[in-house]
Amino acid sequence: MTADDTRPDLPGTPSAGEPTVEEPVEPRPPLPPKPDQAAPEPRSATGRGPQDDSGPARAQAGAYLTNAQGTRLPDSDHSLKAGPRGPVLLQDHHLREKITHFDHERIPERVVHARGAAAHGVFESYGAGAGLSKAGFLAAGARTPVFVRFSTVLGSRGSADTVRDTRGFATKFYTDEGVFDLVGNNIPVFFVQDAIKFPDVVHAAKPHPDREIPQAQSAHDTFWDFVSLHTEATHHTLWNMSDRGIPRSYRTMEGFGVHTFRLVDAEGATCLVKWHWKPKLGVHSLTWDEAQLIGGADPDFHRRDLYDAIEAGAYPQWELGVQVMPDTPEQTFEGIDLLDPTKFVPEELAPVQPLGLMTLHANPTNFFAEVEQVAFHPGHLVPGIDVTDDPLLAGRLFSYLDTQITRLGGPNFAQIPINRTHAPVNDMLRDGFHQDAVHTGTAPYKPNSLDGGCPFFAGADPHAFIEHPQPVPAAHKVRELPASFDDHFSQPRTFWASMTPVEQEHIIAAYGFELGKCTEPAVRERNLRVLARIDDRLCAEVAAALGLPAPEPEAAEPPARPSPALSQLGREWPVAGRTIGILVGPGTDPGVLDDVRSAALAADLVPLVVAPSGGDPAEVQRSFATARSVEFDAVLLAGAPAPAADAAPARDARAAGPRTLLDPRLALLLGETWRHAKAIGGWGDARDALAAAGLPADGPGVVLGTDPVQVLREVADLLAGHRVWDRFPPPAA
Ligand code: HDE
Repeated sequence: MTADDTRPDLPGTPSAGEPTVEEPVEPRPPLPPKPDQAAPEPRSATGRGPQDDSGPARAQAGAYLTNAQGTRLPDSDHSLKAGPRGPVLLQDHHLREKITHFDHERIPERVVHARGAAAHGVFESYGAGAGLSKAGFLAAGARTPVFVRFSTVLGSRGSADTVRDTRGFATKFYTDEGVFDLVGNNIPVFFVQDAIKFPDVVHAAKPHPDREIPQAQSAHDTFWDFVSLHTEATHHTLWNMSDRGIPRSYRTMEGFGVHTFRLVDAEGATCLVKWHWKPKLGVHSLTWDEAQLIGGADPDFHRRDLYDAIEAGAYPQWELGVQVMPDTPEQTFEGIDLLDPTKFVPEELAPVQPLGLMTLHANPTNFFAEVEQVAFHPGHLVPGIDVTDDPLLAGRLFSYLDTQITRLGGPNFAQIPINRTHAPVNDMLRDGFHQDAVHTGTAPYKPNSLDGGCPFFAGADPHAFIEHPQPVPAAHKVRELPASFDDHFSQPRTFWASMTPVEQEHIIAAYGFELGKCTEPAVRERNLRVLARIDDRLCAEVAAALGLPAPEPEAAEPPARPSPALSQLGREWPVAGRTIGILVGPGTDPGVLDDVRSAALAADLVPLVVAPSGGDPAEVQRSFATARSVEFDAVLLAGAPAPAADAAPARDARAAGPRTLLDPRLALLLGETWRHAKAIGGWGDARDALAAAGLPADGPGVVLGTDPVQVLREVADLLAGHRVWDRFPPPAA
């Protein structure tokens, strides 16, 4: 991009004698720079100019190491001393530069959403949104680069990925009309209704201020104290306790804009919308037991999963969609207040209309430069997309800009490469910490006559962002919320009623775990009273888990209206990228193993071969000592497993239960696979191995046969439903 691209078409340079001192009324070239105003040639630390867009530079590629000023260095391993055994000299400017820079390598982590992972991609519009919004990136065929950052909310940067928590799903669209940030979560409702409570809920959920524990989780007194005293949080908390709180992968998460937004078309007509991201691979979760095991075995599980999938070319995809509601003066829909961020609109009432497809196809090159420095802001809007008066959104519009000033060290974070818009910038923002631009010209103010009056206002230009002139109701200043925001229980009841029995069991267990970690009896009891307002059985079973009596319901609640779209179960999804562990032993036929692996790869599955003591990494990826069941979505027993006598005793052999003839590590792996409701296939003597592990060969989700490739196919069919849900016993009537 050249400087001229950023200006409207300019008529010719003023000729001699033409007046140049009055305020221009149309664009005109600025006065030429004075001879001494030529800008220095800016160069990056890699020796390249910042305008050089010929691809990422490799910082370590130059021939000679230099200091930050470009002076070559003969040594960077020894500080300057008065003799080899003498004192280090203060004059060692290289030592001081190196250490000083290192001392400042870290920036403050995000106050929430500190732990994240991200990827680059592209959004391709279907054109279906063009009738709703004039936003250029929603026009038919538009392709827009994106950068997406997924995150947990509560934990610090180094915390584990699989904790029970809400996940952030923030997307930066680099559109031709400026940056649009869709800063959403994987849960469509929020804890609080008014931004002024956000510091409170975060203080309650973060580790206790005295001991700074527990890390990255809500299972502690202050969180449950807060949410039971603010029953508006009940709905979001219920989603957290459901399987949505422990996603299988970032690739299998839905995303939601949460607030209602206003779309404006080219004629100025408006509608109200809720944003949705729908993953092509379906919405899947871990089990809680798996999540806990992974937290120890592979704390980077989600980050690794995203990175590996993209490296392998299995690019994750989501459809962006909207639920469209009429923009009425009441801003309600089917009795739901659209300004209340603790409410969602059931998809049965307003179906999600797909607008385009997002594909993530490239991993970051440098985690700090991109993932850590990316700065999202719900106020990064483009023409055709506007905000509503949701009181939570109003606070966010302030907060995100403000927080970057501390986090990224000043007001110029938009100049950091990952944050740079792809549209021409012609602002009048100047100076400040980390100013990267060398602005030319002399008149950064408007109106001016010295720089030709440039830049001009866009006026009625359709690409200008013009706030929709939404009428503001005549009212008094009050610190209040509308009465409709007082309904804290109808939608939690809908959510609970929409869950299948196995999903309800998971929710009960999650409340039991979390409240079981609370030490204050009053906190436990108050939360049981909240649960009584959602459902009697939920309350009774959690109370039983805690060894407490279930409280009597305080008031009769109206019957719940289920929304079947809320359940994650009952549909079939692509199995691309799912991992199959193939357990081999001395009796495994290598030819059969090859056939099964080829068939798995042909089905886009990821086969990982596990042999008793490892082997050639091209053929065997894990040994019994390094494999853990949680890496696999299903396992195949491919021939005679190693007997216990051949194996070194495993440290965790006791966890496998009574002594078996099977290698205890294999017995543990099979036992976990079974209890996490994953499909198990096998041939040859697989039946004996299952028996030795104490598992029923005719149990649900066990596929035994004589044709290994057919066994694999049946296991893949089971994977399409994510898990063998029948393996979880239905609740007692
Ligand atoms: Fe955020 N939130 N938030 N939040 N949020 C931040 O901004 C805040 C809320 C969300 O990957 C912070 O740059 C307030 C809802 C995501 O970089 C901060 C309120 C939703 C991310 C902030 C909310 C979100 C953030 C911390 C209540 C879903 C990570 C660092 C009024 C719709 C973005 C930062 C990334 C990050 C404030 C509520 C999503 C402090 C005040 C609701 C995905 O500005």
